[in-house]
Amino acid sequence: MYKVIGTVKSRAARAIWMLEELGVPFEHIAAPPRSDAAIAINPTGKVPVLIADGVPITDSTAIIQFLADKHGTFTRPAGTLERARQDSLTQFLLDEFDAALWVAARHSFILPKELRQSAIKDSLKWEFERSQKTLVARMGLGPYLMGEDLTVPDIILTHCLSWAYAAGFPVSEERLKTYSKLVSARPAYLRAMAR
Ligand SMILES: N[C@@H](CCC(=O)N[C@@H](CS)C(=O)NCC(=O)O)C(=O)O
Repeated sequence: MYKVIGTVKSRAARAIWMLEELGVPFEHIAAPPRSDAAIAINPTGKVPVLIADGVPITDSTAIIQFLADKHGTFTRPAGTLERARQDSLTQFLLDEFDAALWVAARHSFILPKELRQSAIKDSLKWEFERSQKTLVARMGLGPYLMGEDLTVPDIILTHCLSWAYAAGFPVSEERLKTYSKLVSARPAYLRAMAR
C-alpha cells in the first residue's frame, strides 16, 4: 500500500488528491514540513514523500506523474507529442506559478527574520499576474488544461491557485477563476482537502 507523508496544507495535497482520484488505498501520515516524522524519511524535512514498494519518492510533481504513469490515467502516454505538451504545461506552472508562490512563502515565514525581504513580494505578484495571461493564452477549449480530462498539470495549477488565494496573490484572469471553481468541485479534491 502507498504511504504519503505531509499535511494537506503543504504540497502533499497534490499527492493526496492524485491518490484520491485514483481510488487506491493509501496510508496518510499528516507530518508537517521539518517535523521529526518528515526528517526521518527525507533528511531535508521537505514534504511530500510517497513511499511505494518501500522506496521513498520526493517532490510532488515526480510523485503525481509517477502515480499517473503507473496507473495509466490522468496523463498522456510517455513518448507522445501530447505528453510533451502536457509536460511543457507542467514545467511552465512550476517555473511561473509554484516558484513565485514559494519565494514569497520563504520571505514570509521560512527564512530567518533578518534575511526576509518583504518588498520582493510586489515583483512576484506582478510576475504572477503576467504569467496568468500567458497561461490563459495557452489554454485550449478546456474544460481542463489538456482538454476533456484531468491530467497532472491540472493538479499543480489548481493547487497553486488555492495557494495564491491564501497567500494574497490576486488571481485576476476570469478564465482561471472559473477553472478553479470547476476543478476544485471534484469529489476527489474535496475528499483530499477534508483530510
Ligand atoms: N519541489 C518540492 C518542494 C517541497 C517543499 O519545499 N515542500 C515544503 C512544504 S509545501 C517544505 O517541506 N518545506 C520545508 C522546508 O523548505 O524546509 C515539491 O514539489 O514537493
